[in-house]
Amino acid sequence: MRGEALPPGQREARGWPVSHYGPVPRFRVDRWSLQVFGATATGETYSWSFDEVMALPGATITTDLHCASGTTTRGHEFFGVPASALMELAPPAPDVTHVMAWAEYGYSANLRLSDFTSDRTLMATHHNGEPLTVEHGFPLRLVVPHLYGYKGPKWLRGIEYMTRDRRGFWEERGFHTIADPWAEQRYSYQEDERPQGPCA
Ligand SMILES: Nc1nc2c(c(=O)[nH]1)N[C@H]1C(S)=C(S)[C@@H](COP(=O)(O)O)O[C@H]1N2
Ligand SMILES: [Mo]
Repeated sequence: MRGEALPPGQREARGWPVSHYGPVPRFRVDRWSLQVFGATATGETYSWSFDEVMALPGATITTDLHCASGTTTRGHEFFGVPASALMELAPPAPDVTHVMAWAEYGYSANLRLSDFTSDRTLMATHHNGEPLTVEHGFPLRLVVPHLYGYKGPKWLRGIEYMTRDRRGFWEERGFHTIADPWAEQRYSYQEDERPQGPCA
């Protein structure tokens, strides 16, 4: 990752600053679960305890993180459960098109199903070989390497399968519903823009 180009309009930040809306939630293992709900193939809701999530097969990815406010931090190694593996354990109904990723305190981010199932999308438990710190999302954090950071809820608690799109927390507050940093999709007003050709 290091040495590669940054997405347009991004500048590199040193270290790994913490940024999120609201307070850092306290983790209580006995009250914690990860749930998959909404339009599952069978109609049932799936639930995993902290120990069960930690026992799921893991994978490692290395990625930069791009905040839509313009800073990029580079070379993060995340270990955790691939989103595609979770989908195999909790299959979606055939007409599911999007997911909502839910975190503590009602933070949410909508994703196209294809972004969620992308082979590098991960529910991370570890960063650079250590458990995530609470500020960075312990015990579980979604990482969607090819999208802006707001698509990756820290303190992840649930995945809702949806049969049509709905906007999440930042998407309702003026941020882009897709959030591809390479296309610089920061703001919701850009969703109406047509590609500019010679006759535009
Ligand atoms: N629960 C929650 N997750 C969140 C946010 C938030 O406000 N709440 N902010 C997002 C945004 S905008 C960014 S850029 C990254 C920042 O992650 P970091 O603090 O680990 O750098 O977290 C994302 N995940
Ligand atoms: Mo961000």
